[in-house]
Amino acid sequence: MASRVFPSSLSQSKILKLWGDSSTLKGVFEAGDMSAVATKLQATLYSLENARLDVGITGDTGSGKSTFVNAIRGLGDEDPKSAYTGVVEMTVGPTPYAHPKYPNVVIWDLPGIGAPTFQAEKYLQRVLPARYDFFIIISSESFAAHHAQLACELRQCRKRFYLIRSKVDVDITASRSRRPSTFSEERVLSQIRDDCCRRLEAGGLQDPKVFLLSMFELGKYDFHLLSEMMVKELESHKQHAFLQALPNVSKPILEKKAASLRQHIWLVAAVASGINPSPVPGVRDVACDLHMLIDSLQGYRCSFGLDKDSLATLAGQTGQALHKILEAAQGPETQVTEALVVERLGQASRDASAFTQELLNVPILGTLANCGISFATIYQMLHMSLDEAVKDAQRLLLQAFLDDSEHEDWEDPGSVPRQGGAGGGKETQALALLD
Ligand SMILES: Nc1nc2c(ncn2[C@@H]2O[C@H](COP(=O)(O)OP(=O)(O)OP(=O)(O)O)[C@@H](O)[C@H]2O)c(=O)[nH]1
Ligand SMILES: [Mg+2]
Repeated sequence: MASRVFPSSLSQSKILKLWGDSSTLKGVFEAGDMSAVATKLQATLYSLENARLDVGITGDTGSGKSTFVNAIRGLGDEDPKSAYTGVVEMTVGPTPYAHPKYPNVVIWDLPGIGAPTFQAEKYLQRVLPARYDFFIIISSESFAAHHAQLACELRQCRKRFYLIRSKVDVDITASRSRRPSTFSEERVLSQIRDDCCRRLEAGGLQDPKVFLLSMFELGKYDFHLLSEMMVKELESHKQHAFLQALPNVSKPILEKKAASLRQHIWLVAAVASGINPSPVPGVRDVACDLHMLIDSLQGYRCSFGLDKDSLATLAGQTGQALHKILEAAQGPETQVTEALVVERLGQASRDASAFTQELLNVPILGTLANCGISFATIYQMLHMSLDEAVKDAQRLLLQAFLDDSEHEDWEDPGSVPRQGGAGGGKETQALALLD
């Protein structure tokens, strides 16, 4: 256990400034006793990571609902955990699909809408709207009166919903081949968007916002805007869990995940140094729960798709050799071992002494006095490990993008196609990923 004692005169406001504006933090510091504090923080951490979330995916028959249910969970259509997709009507009743890595995040594949006799009220009685945190309404053609009717009904029962126009890849390809001399992707997309909004307004829905997607290239078009909005509008205690479950298809998503994980590092460090600490062999003055730290580092890699299962899935989806994918993701370190964590704590302890001194100068951390050096070392180690995972994830995104030779026309640098090859091999665009 650390021996350094910190002055206890740090004001609450300074702590909050240092580690983010958190009312939980304020409460636990007021409580005083470190092990009690750590126990409270542990509960906070658990509820952040395991918040339950249910998303209902609805829309026209054949619009791509099941394909989206798979893609948003990072799966292709052939994975054993995938929803059935195809050209004949497949989805007949509400079916829950748990995220393969975050089972607390459940995506519901709902029955199709759109028969001429469609009645939104009856449909909602059948799928039970109270069950879902929000809905996604998909159409692969222009929106029509029944979409507007469903959206208005949801608005009336105060349920959030997002409107997706799918299969825009088909529109882009058709337009490019039919009118090559005047083709502009931006113009086609804006025409689709305007037309969808106009029809929804004509159906009685005020201020509609429509996101354009291709379920086959999820990172392209409006997916990051959609993700941003879905996360922003969620209740705050569910945001972290949902963000971590999002597929790693574009740089903005990687950045948002990293920011959320970074924001909670202090929590992990306080719990790992405050509950069941044992001395770390070879790292002076540092005691912690090593198992918890192994789980945290593994959690970082898992969230960024750097775990073995995700890498194998990505290799399958992009058609690349697994060894190339592993190389990009720092293969040997996909397994987080105790030895690796101890080694990193050793590295961090050198930087952490400077960090600790900085804290002392503030002055800081009266209530963390008993485990100050451990806390600072773990805090530092988690930052280093997270930064490394982010770099690996960016390299992986780049690798998936660069090696494709099938989609020469793929132009968006910010995404990885979901399956069947990864981008056009345009190096300058790919490098923009790492800007
Ligand atoms: N080109 C293209 N095809 C898509 C896209 N999304 C889905 N598809 C294809 O459209 C067909 C129908 O997709 P599904 O995901 O099964 O549609 P669904 O809405 O679940 O259909 P039901 O369950 O029958 O109501 C499949 O052949 C998909 O591969 C997309 O964004 N672009
Ligand atoms: Mg379906």
